[in-house]
Amino acid sequence: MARKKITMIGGGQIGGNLALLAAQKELGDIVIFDIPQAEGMVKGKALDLMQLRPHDGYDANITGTSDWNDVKGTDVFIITAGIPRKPGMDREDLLGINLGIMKDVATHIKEQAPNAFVIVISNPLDAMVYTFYKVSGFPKNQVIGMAGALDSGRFRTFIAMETGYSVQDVTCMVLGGHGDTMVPITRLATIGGVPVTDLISPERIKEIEDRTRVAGGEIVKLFGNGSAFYAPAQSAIEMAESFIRDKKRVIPCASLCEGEFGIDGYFIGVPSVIGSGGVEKILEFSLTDDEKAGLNKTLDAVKKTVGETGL
Ligand code: A3D
Repeated sequence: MARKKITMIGGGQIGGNLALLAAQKELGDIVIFDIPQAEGMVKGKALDLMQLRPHDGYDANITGTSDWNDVKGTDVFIITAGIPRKPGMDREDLLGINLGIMKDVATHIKEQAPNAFVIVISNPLDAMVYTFYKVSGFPKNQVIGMAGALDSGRFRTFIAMETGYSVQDVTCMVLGGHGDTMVPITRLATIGGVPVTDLISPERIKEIEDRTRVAGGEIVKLFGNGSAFYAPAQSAIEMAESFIRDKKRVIPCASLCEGEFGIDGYFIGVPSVIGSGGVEKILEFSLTDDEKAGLNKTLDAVKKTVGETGL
C-alpha cells in the first residue's frame, strides 16, 4: 500500500513539531509548506528531520516547499498557517490577519487536493475551521478543528497533577468553543472509572476548571512571544492517526453540528468519531441544565467571531 501524504500548511512552531511526530509514528510521507519568505526555514527543518531518521529508524520522507503544486494528492492537511497570540491578546484578536490567510489556503487546497481530510489548528479556531469549510466547499466530514482534544488534555493533566495518579487513567472531555467560555464536563470525568467528583473537593475542581479555560493564555504569558506548540501538535497527530489508521477514536473536536446538542450550522467542540470516513459521527448525550447553559454561552461567543468573518 502506498504511503499516505501528509502536508503541514505552516511550518512554524506547531508545524515543525507536527512533522516530527508524524514522522516518528510513520503516518506517511510529509510535506511542510510555508510562504516563500519561509521556504528556507521549512526546507531546513525537513532536511534536519530527514537526518534524524538514522537515529530513530523511521522511513518517512520529509520535504519542505512553498510551491502549492507540491501538495497535490495530499491525504491529510494540518493547517497552522497564521500568527499566534502574544501576551494580552485574545484568540479573536488574530482574526484580522488569519482570516485572509485561511481563505487563501482553502482556495489552494481545494484546487490541489479536493478529497483530503483537513485538520485546522489556526486561531481563532472555531471561526477558522468555519472559514475553511465555507471557502473550500468541502463536505462536512472532511473538515475538523483541533481544540477540544487539547483542552481536554489540559484538563486531564491538571487532574493528574492534583491527585498524583497516572494521566493515562484520567478521562474527561471539554466541549464548546476554543476560548475562555469552553465547558469542562466534570460530571463525566473519571480516574480509572472512579468519578473525579468523589476524589477532588468541589473547590479544587472549580479551580482546575478555571485553570483549564485559560491554560493557553498561561503559556502565552510565560513564553512572551508565541503560544503553546508541543501539546497542540500531539493533539492534532492523534486526530490524523485516527483517520489514517481508521481507529474511530472518540475525541472532542470542532465538528460541524447540524442539530446535535441543539446547535445548527456552527463548528464547535463535540465528541467526534474520526475514522477513514473523516468525521464519521458526533456522539450526542444528555446535558444537565448547567452544562446546557454553558454550551449556549460558548455558542454565543463562537457565533460572534464567526459573524466577523462575513461568510
Ligand atoms: P508560528 O510559529 O508563527 O507558525 C505559523 C506559520 O504559518 C509561520 O511559519 C508562517 O510563515 C506560516 N504562514 C503564514 N501565512 C501563511 C500562508 N498563507 N500559507 C502557509 N503558511 C503561512 O505559529 P504557531 O505554529 O505557534 O501557531 C500557529 C497557529 O496555531 C496560530 O494561529 C495559533 O494561534 C494557533 N494555535 C491553536 C491552538 C489550538 O488549540 C486551536 C493551540 C496553539 C496555537
